[in-house]
Amino acid sequence: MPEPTVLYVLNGPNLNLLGVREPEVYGHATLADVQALCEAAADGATVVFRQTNHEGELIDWIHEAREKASALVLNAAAWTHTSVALHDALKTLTIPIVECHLSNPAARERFRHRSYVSPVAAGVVSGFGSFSYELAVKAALRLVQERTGAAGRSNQTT
Ligand code: CA2
Repeated sequence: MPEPTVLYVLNGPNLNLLGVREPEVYGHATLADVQALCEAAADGATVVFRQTNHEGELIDWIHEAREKASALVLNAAAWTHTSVALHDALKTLTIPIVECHLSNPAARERFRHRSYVSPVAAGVVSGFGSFSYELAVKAALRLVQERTGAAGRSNQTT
């Protein structure tokens, strides 16, 4: 029987404010809305959706994903542009990593142009608001499917 597909969708600092502040940059959807979109896009796969404002906690979750996840969708927010610790933790993973952003950092300030996630990611989805997450989840599922031949409903019997 194939292993159930488990997608970790992890979010970095300040994303808890989504939909509450700066809607002109990040849109009106809340993080709870984004979670619902990810679950709907996951085609029955299990979604573990979390957000933290503490860098060490994100690192711990990445270590946890090493054991428990089939793929990782990561919006590391500002740590994308600053964190060698994050890069090192991601480098230990063998599962596919999809980097995800609401905005398009490449079209913003220069300090957002560097990503410590991109070099270890299978790909990047950015600039589509909450739709970026849906696309990233679909991409992650496809990558799992390509690796194992089994992504989608955890309880699929046929
Ligand atoms: O576009 C993205 O998803 C970002 O990862 C968002 C980060 C930013 O530092 C990256 O360059 C691009 C910022 C997340 C902060 O989220 C907020 C949401 C609402 C109000 C204020 C901040």
